[in-house]
Amino acid sequence: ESIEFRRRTDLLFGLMDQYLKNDVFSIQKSIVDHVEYTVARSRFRFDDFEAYQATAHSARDRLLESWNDTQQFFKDRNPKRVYYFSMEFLMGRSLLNSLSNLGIKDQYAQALKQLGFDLEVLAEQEIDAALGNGGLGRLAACFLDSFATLDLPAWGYGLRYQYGLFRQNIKDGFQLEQPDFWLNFGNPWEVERVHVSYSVKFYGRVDEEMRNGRSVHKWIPGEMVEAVAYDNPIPGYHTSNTINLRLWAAKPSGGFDMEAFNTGDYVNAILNKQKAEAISSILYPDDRSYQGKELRLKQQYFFVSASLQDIVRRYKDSHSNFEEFSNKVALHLNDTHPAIAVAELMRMLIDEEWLEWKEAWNIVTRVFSLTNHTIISESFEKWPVELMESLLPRHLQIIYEINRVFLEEAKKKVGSDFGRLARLSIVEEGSVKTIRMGNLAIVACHSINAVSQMHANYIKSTLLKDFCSIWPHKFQSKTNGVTQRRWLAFGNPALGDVITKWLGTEAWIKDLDIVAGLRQHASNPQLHAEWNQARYQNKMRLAQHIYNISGIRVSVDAMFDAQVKRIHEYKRQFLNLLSIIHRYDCIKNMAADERKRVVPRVCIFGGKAPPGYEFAKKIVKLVHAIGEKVNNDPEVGDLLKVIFIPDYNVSVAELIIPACDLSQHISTPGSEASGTGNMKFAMNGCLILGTLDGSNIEIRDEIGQENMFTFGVVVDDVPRLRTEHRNFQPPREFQRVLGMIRDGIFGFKDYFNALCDAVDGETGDYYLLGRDFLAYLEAQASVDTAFVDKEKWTEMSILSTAGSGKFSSDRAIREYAEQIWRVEPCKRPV
Ligand code: NBG
Repeated sequence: ESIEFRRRTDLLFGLMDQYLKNDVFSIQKSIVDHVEYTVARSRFRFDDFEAYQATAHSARDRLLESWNDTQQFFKDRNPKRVYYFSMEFLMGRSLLNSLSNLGIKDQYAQALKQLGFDLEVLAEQEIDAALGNGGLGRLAACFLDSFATLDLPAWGYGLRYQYGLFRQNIKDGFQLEQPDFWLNFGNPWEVERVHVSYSVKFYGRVDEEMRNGRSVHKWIPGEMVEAVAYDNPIPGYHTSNTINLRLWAAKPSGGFDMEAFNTGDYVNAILNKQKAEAISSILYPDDRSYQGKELRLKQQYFFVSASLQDIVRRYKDSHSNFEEFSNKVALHLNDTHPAIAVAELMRMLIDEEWLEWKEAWNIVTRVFSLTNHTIISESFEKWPVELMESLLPRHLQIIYEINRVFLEEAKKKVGSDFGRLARLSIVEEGSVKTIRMGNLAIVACHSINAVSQMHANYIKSTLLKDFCSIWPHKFQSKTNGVTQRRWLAFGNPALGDVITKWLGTEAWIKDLDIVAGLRQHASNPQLHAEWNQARYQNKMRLAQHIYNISGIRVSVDAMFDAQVKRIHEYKRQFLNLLSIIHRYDCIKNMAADERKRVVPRVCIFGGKAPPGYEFAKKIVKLVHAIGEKVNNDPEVGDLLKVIFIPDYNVSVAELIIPACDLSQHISTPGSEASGTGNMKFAMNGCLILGTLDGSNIEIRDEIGQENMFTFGVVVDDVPRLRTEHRNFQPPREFQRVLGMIRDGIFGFKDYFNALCDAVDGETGDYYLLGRDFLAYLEAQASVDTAFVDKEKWTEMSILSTAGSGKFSSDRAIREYAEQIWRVEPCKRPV
């Protein structure tokens, strides 16, 4: 047999003794082969989309080589690994990012050129992978890029939604939501692992019996669904490591519930089974309220259960007991969405691995950590006890027991302060009894981190105050970051080249701190010329896009001013709109020669409103209504344009961010946990107009107050100002612009009343637009003044980039790895 084995190994080795080659000819051959054998088209005739598919498959082959070797290397080395659990990964497109990370983009471009295709054009064929809503999901995607680049033994785990975030269509200025059929044409970036699948149980009952003098619990499920793994290779930059994002899809389970098929209703039995697939079919489109939907809890448990089974299986491959588990495994919860993992790991350890409660709890509390991404308490999910009892009966028992032990311990610290104990409790008593997933996670995690310094300080004195007083050591801050590879080096190559030239090195692509070296050249006229030339190209590209989607021509000499992000009251797109109306009003009332001094602006909006959120949907309509009026007013001309770019997503952001002069981050202080768009803009040399909220504060500290425009109330005053609204008389200018909306100057007269009422009605302007209005107008005026001084503006722009080193996700991930997970790089040799 060993001779036979040797013979086979030799044969296989001979067949596959080398890696794919990356010279132009080999690449062409692999693309054309995929045209014929994967896409099944004629190698003599294929269109852009087919060329894209073949190119993507050929790139995937190269990713798989590196992926396989990396996984094997991790297996041999057996380092401590970190698993990042997230309901959302907002990846965007993969083609250019993968080729650039692998360092083979130029060869591909050349190969395709000779075949008659343009790589950049093919790249546009790719549909965004939009498995996320906004900040939280995009952060997860940036983190994966940094994990791979920093050679960390990390995995991402999540759900393979069949429908990602809805497409935003605009009809007559209103948002329409359309399904995102992103998988309809296949997804060349994933590999289905039919052999990697686990059964996930739901419903049913728990039996208790005695075994060897110990009471054991047996969960008899009422439903079973298969989780099948889809692996997405994530390459690092300038490293041979490629890590894995494993997403689970739900499939009907074959072995379970077969008796249903014997009742005669064969067709309905099959249709019922198919319902299982619904679990992974759709991403919930609201990023901060979930209204206790059963399907959402099912999704959470489904992906968490499959992931933990996978992780425990991998661990057991090389260990015979759980003593080493917490030295080999770190489990990170990206917000409380996967928090049921705490109860699930307890259940597995106790009911399936026969550990004692104490031992199991000891492990659980060593492996889990959590990031909190919001400020409002509603984003801490709660589940009605009744729902939990029906869907996950055993988990409810475990959660009760965790809570009982915890409250006993807490009592020792807070005495009989029952109000406080009630706030700490995982179980919330009330008309509907609920399980607080935030509290469950905090009790179990050894580390809970905020996403900016300010966020940390704020929640420690509000949302997490009670916990902080008993466990101050658990709370920390890890300021967010973004990957400079996607967001600067690859997304803005024109500026990237200038940066490389002036720093004399490309090393900033892996170590962003180096961009600080631009400071010494910040006033050099030659750099200014090159800098503006690059930015000008990007503005031309965006102007063309705006023309394509709207038929509106904008002047590239105007200031491009953007506010692009999810639409939400707290982000105050309405404040921006009110100042645009004010600007319009001023222009209209000026004499002709005064108008010559107006700084021309193109005000750009982009962002999706959650489908059920009326306020946000009205904002979308208001942008269009104002645009309709202003853009068609011959007296205004190029002085002011208002543009809404539909279907804002990662790819659209890649187009907008490099092209803007100004970007706005104007949330009411104490409401934006961090913000990451601001980091992307600053990195690209765009100036920030912002409030003292979230990471704006740290950006200001890094790039300097004088290179940024800040305004408005400070966080400490916000609660008081909210209570004093009755004594506050909003300024004349504020009332005038609201009056213009109410009077129907922009049409749709009554439709916008709800927006106006929210800021000057009885309810009292919760987000303080009236309070901040004059300060905001003043800040806007200083933006105009600065823009006129081209030299000064360019210098500020260079200094913005130069000051953005801290905001790389590489820095963030290094901090997480060292201070939270205690994992170390595991670099595969070339
Ligand atoms: C968002 C916050 C942002 C923050 C990102 C990433 C959600 C639920 N939260 O301020 O609103 O930058 O998370 O941490 O997307």
